[in-house]
Amino acid sequence: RLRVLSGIQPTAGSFHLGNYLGAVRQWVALQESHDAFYMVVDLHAITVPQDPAELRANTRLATAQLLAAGVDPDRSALFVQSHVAEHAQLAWVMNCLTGFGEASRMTQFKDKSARQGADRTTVGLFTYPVLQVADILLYQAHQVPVGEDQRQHIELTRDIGERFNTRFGDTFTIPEPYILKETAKIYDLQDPTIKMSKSASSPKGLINLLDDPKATAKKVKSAVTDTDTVIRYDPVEKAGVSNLLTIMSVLTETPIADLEKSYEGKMYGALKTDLAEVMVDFVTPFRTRTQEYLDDPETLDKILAKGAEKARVVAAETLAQTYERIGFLSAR
Ligand code: AQP
Repeated sequence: RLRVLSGIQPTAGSFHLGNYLGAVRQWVALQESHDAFYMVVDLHAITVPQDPAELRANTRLATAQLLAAGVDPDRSALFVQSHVAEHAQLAWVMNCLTGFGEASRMTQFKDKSARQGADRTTVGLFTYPVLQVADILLYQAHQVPVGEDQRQHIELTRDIGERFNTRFGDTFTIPEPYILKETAKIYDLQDPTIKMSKSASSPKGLINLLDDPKATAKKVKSAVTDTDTVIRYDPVEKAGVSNLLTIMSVLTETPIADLEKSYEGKMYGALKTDLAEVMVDFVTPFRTRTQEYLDDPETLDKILAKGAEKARVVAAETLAQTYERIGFLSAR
């Protein structure tokens, strides 16, 4: 069986619709056919300041949301990144194989550090793509289900993995990004030229899955469209409408062409009203399930302990092999 790995940050509290449609939905689907490793990436979270109590609560909250979305801890290893020490250990090795210029070209870093200002940007934020390289290579993952914004980091992972293999002998599986075209990038509802994002979106442009469903419906109904009236998929000319069609299509599992047909002659309001209803039907049970998992932190922690145990077996083997290949003296 092929192996998949992915991670999500426990930073914002609620997952947003971009996280779910761009990544988590694929995690759930892939666990049917793949050996899956899914983690809450708390090491990545601390690249920007975090309140300790909030970070702890958000780590459980992220886990609860993954379970509510359908990640099955019996089939997938669901764990917290800091519970598997090998991530940080392999990251150091990968840092030593990454060029400074190479890391400086990562656009996510450039965007995030520009938003934070140079004074507040940490070295951790600079090297977080390299930690991601380690995250992926550690599990010998074949595929990495992520949104489009992560493509460059998967490219970096491939480059560094190949570099290591060339220099020290075949050690790492070289991964492929697993990015679905339709949901690669979900856009901000108020500015459909930018991706929906917890840090760049305005509150009205961002659909948090744990928002009050009424607020969600309101955001959908006030989504920015255009001055034309035709409901047609055209991401260049009609970015807002196309984004709504994408979301509708995925959540109702209806091809976009069928949606276009059924909305022929109808106004944007009709699409928005229907989508608002679909969204509410989706987020309402999601919220309930998340709360049920949160109400039982002991079970959550047990799930995470079991997940970390599964993950450690693979991680330890890869790290031991890596250390041996680069010439570290065996500790045993
Ligand atoms: N708008 C999006 N469309 C499709 N996929 C998306 N992802 C994020 N936004 C979109 C994917 O979600 C996964 C988890 O990403 P993350 O852990 O980086 O989550 P985040 O930091 O909360 O995502 P943001 O909102 O994008 O954060 P900022 O604003 O800090 O940059 C990834 O697979 C990602 O591709």
